[in-house]
Amino acid sequence: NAMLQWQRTGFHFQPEKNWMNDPNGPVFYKGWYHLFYQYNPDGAVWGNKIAWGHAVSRDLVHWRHLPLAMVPDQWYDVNGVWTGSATILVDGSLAMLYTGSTNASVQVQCLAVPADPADPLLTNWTKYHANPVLYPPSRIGDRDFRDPTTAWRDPSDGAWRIVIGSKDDRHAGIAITYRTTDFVHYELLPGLLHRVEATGMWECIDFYPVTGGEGVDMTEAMYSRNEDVVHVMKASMDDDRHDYYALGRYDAATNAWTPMDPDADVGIGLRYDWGKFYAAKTFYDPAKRRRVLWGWVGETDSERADVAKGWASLQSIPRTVELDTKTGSNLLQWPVEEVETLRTNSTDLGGITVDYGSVFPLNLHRATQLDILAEFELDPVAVDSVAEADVGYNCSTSGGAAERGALGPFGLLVLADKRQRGEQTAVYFYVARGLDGRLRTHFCQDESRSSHANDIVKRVVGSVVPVLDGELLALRVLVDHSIVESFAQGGRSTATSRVYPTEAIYANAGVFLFNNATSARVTAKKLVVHEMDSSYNQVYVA
Ligand code: DQQ
Repeated sequence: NAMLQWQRTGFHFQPEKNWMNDPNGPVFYKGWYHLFYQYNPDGAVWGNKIAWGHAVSRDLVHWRHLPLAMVPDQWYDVNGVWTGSATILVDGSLAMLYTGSTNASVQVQCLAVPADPADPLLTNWTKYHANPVLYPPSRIGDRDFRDPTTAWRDPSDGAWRIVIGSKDDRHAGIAITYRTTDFVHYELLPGLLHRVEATGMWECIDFYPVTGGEGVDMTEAMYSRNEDVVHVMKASMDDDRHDYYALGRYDAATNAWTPMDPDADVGIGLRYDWGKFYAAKTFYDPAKRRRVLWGWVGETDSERADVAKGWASLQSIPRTVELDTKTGSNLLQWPVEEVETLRTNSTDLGGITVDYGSVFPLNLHRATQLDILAEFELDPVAVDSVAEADVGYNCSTSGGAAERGALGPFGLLVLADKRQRGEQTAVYFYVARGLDGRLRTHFCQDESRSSHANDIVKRVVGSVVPVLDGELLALRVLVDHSIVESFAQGGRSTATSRVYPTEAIYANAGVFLFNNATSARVTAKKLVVHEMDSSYNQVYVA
């Protein structure tokens, strides 16, 4: 079926077939980037026999698929080799910790090491003979103890620390810290690294330092005591299936992390991404001194459709993560620079003004694999003349790209049917004046008309995005067949959608500028559209 075939991506990571979920153990080892991932070798749905898929890359863009790294073949992981993280030890060797779901479905932590540390591809793995190395502690549910983080070393005692997510008996999400010197014996540290009321089970905790420039790894950050370092805590909320993060300060001596803004604590404030994006994990890349984030992008169509196409899920484009020093209150996420090597056939369309209530088609050769950069300016005279406050706007409860206000929505329509725009995904800004007279900018992605198919979850997603004085409204949109992955204001906010057009495919897929505001013209001061080469997915060697 040509339509189902078309949904495979050209430059996003995906296995040849079957089900994938969380990214696992990302690491840079002897010149290679490794990505492991939750994988069901038996089909296109999640199952109780999850294994670790494995692929390697020199540049985070071109991938070579390797054999399964680990399969559920021991009593302690026979119900699944679940999510885990890699740690590079002082001597350069590698320890992998993961959660095993035992023969009784108890969640335990297990150790694995490379069978041949000299093999840069890390093809074979040896599970520790005396696994598991950690059982759920008292008062923690057998099925609420999973996803160990990468370890870091504390200079005060030279020992390692790891964090594991759980929930307590009052449904608060919690982060539990352990100390170890050998990855085999663990000591539960007193207290909790963090706890947030009413947030439920915390999956896939990630805990790492960021600065406004170069990345640092946890151990480095501990040694440097750099005052500019902020510690990010991220948890995947099993209750609502979103990844939430918060910026805070970590005090190793008391084993406590405290959010800088209590109103933006983990689970109640910032999200990595406002669309389909979960179970994300970062790693520190020593080769380019940066921190890189991967996130699982699931399907929003039906299970039956996934079975028909024989695969399910993508990984996000790997994104660098750093602190936004201009706002001081959020991260910046941005596609790794290597993605730009796939750019080809670039069209510069900057300077187009779109009148309010109109649409402007872009004349492109192909529009199914794109990297679009746009910077918009609303007509300043019109903006000044909008006096009344408009405080009610919210992407997810709005009417999307069809609901008109004075100063929005405007932006891009991608994977839009060239003939009548019956199918389209809108990536847009909506500017509103608040009660205080200041402008608030919303960044939204409207999936509601992305497909004629009726077995799909279609939403309007997004959030308010900070815009500083003098800044234009900036978008970067990666279009790749069935995924639209968008970055607003240099990565202050992101939104990822899975889309399943039935007609806006192949040569019928187009891109339009649109301006559905009622009283302001918009100029795309910058607009560059790059076609993107495929990195690997379209071609397989049998
Ligand atoms: N997926 C894994 C778990 C993790 C969950 C199982 C998050 O380890 O908590 O496939 O998506």
